[in-house]
Amino acid sequence: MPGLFVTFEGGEGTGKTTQLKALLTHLRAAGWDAVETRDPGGTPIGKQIRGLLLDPENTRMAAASELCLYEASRAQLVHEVIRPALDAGRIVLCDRFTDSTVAYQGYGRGLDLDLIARMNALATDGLRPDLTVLLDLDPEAGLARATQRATQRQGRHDRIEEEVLAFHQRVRAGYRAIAAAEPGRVAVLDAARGMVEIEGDVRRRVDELLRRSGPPGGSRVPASG
Ligand code: Z5A
Repeated sequence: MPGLFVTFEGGEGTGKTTQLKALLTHLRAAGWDAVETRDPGGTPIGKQIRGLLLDPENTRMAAASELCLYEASRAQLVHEVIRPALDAGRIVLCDRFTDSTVAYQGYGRGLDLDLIARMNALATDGLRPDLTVLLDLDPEAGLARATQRATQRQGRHDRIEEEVLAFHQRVRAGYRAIAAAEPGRVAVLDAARGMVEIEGDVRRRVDELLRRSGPPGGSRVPASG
């Protein structure tokens, strides 16, 4: 029996990681065998590619190079982590996935959407999420959260965060277009609300999906432990 694949999407500082971790805790507490990963990253090769992609020093990266690197990291992630976990009947929660490429490289950078769809299909071998949680937030608010966090950690913005506001607004519009085209897969949640309220929404969607589709094979931790 295949597992269940849930992705979290949205612009900077929309709370994807926060919500993913909260859902992971909820699912595990309820006895589900759930794993978390992230894109780009999630594998040793992916981590190296992530470093290249987000390094603010890489100011000369061509849009086509950027696209290929995101897809390369994703291909490795699907091959090494996501597909094996799903085949084992586990629930996989992934921080970003193919929709990010459509939103950032397609709507943000202006690369061809059909080409991106083909490259996404190649990298994922056709794998699609069962549910995508899209956290929707005004980019100014999201970037303010990211800035606050960077200040707290005495860090700096990464290469993509440093893009101008208009870029992030195009990304948001891209995400909304994806959601409008696939309302059955993409749940749009207002990310300007408090974390706990959003958490409840995410749980309801996932619990409903688990009820509707039946438990993913093998994902229940045996009661005996
Ligand atoms: N990218 C791309 O261009 N193409 C692709 O195909 C893919 C990615 C896959 C990856 O960075 C970058 O790569 C990303 C897109 C691009 N662009 N950038 N930069 P990433 O995934 O590591 O970083 P991110 O997506 O920007 O994540 P983030 O900034 O860490 O945001 P987040 O995960 O959505 O938010 P968070 O870490 O959960 O929360 C951020 C802060 O807000 C934190 O201090 C929280 O405590 C706070 N927070 C969270 N929720 C709330 C609420 N509800 N209210 C108030 N405060 C909150």
